[in-house]
Amino acid sequence: MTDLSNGFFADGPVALPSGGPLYLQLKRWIEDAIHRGDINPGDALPSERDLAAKVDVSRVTVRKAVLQLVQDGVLVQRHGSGTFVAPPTQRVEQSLSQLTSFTEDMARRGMEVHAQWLERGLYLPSPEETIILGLSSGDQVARISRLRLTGETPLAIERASLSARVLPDPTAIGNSLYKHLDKTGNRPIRAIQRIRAANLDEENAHLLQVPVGSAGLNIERTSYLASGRVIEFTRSIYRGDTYDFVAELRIGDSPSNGGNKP
Ligand code: 16G
Repeated sequence: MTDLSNGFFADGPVALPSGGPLYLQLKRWIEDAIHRGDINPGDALPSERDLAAKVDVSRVTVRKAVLQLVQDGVLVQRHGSGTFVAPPTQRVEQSLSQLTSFTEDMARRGMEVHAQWLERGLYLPSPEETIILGLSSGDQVARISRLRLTGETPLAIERASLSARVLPDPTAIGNSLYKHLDKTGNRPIRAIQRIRAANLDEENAHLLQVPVGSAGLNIERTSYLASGRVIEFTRSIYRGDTYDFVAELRIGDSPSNGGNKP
């Protein structure tokens, strides 16, 4: 049982965030405390009974809030010893100078990935897809949306669009889109990537198993063949707590460094 006489849980009185059912208010109160750093990975939560008394809610309400936080990966329960704030997820570094696939990035780290399909099929293209992929009228677009996971941990959601001419059967790609494009002679050799900060909405937060509003990275990748033709347009959402994008910077040509002469 946790000592309630000092630390965050000793502070009082408790003011739950307003709105929604009581267990969700309690859940948000705990999440907010973790985000602020008032309670940290490894810290124990008070027992169900103590927390119920402290917050002035029923034990059933506490149980429901804790259960959801465990399912979201925010808390962990250890049999016999209690409930704790979950350890932070291992961060992954991805180079911004190499055009690699998700599968290759993870394999290099000895991590095995798998995908949960969210959507795959042929569709009428949106005006945006028509322009970016350079489609002609009557062309279809192949869309593949995947949740990418390592073990039980979701890392990213990727929604890719390609011309149906290069991917007539979106079910044929197996585990790796780039491996499939390689086999068919369509692997991109260059890409432009745009990265933006985002707070995750309910749908994406749920898929990535993080609290709604958590930090995420919205990434758009437009990939090109050697011919200059766009082969892939992918919108990805990466969990902000698992990814570091790393770029190598070199001093450029400028009068102040003597034109960067060797
Ligand atoms: C990367 C790419 C994505 C590409 C995917 C292919 C980013 C932000 N995105 O995740 O555009 O479609 O790799 O991976 O890096 P795969 O070959 O494992 O399916």
